[in-house]
Amino acid sequence: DPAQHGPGRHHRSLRAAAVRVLLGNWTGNATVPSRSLYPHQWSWDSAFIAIGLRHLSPRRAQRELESLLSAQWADGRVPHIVFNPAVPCGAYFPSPDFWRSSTAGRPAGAPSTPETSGIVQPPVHALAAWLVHRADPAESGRRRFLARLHPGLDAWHRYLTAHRDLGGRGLAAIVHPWEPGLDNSPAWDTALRRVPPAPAGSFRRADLDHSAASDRPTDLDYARYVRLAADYRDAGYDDARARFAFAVEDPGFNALLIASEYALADIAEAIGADPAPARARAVRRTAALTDRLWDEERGIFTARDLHDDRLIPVRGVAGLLPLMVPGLPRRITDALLRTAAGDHFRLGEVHMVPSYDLTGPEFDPSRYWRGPSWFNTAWLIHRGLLACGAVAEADRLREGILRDAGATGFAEYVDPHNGAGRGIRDFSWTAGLALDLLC
Ligand code: 2M8
Repeated sequence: DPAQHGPGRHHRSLRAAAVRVLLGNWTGNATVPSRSLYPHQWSWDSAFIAIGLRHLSPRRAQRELESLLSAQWADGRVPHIVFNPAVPCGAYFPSPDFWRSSTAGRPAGAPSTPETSGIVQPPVHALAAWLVHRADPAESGRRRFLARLHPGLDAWHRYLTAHRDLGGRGLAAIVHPWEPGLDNSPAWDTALRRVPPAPAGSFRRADLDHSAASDRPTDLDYARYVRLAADYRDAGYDDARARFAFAVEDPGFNALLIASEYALADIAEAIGADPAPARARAVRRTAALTDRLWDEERGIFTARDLHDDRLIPVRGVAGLLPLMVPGLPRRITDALLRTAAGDHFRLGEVHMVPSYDLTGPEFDPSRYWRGPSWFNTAWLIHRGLLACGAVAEADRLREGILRDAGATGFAEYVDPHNGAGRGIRDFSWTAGLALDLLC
């Protein structure tokens, strides 16, 4: 009986396991990325989780995004962490007493409650909201989901456009390595060297209570992350006043903003608002992305360091994410497809898509964003491949994502060479995005 054996049965048990992870990590209002390592709500995690939850409960998927946006600041920024007051301070570092959003962030429009961080993460939320709506338009309509979310999403994109164009050329800059979500990518190494580390012993890492040190950023990385965040906080999280020691235009962050602008235009259209502003921003930013970040020689998008206005010669998975951007010249998408399949990423040969150049001097198959393959970037590239018409490659990647998710118990990331799970297990976006690909 084919229903008892083969891929059908395998997919059914994978689906049940993914649902168990998502239910287990639900806190009543939102989903934690992990009960142990990340016990609060994270911004882009919630977007990916909502994309999975929509197949389980569209209502819950809506709440995931609504709860995140309820912590939005008056200036439009969506904070990268929303803290759960019931979780003890020592459970995660940096905790609310470090960020002090409700006091230090007040002038920039931080809410008095809940406590949040003061930096941001990639703006995947409008895309997630649109996909959540599409999963059950009737339920979405009944709750006026899109109409309620639209002003916040629009303010979020406007914040990035008005306050974060630090280079003045139409792209959003990141001001902390936590902002692109690819924390310790080798792409940030040279820019970070200019940042004086916070004194050793001035903070305590909680992450090492839950994860192997060899899978995580180093102490020196953390000392610099702490310095950058403390400086931003001490400038009141005011983008006009802060003196950013680290400011970079990242292709992944901007590609996701473009994809989300198109989703925001779809949302506007669905609720009878004007889609033109979001669409115009998307078109302008796409031109800026190719002008500023296309690296012809390497055949990939690379990040630009605003300190010296030069491209950073590092091939990372973020440079492939523009595969998702509609309207790029075919010459560029063809080059991206060649780069993905070539020696640096070996799409179709290794497990999913490595976070960093397999041949690069800093490649490390275990250490976080310095080589391991991650499920969210693989899911985004899967979408990009489909958008470019690379259907066979997309199908193979989808199968790889599902296989790795199941074989590792929904690991946070995997070794690209042998698929061994790294980081923690029962990781929410791994489960959510696997569930999405199963449906
Ligand atoms: C990781 O980042 C956090 C800081 O934001 C950490 O290391 O503590 C990254 O993988 C990031 O992309 C992710 O959103 C977060 C929670 O899963 O963990």
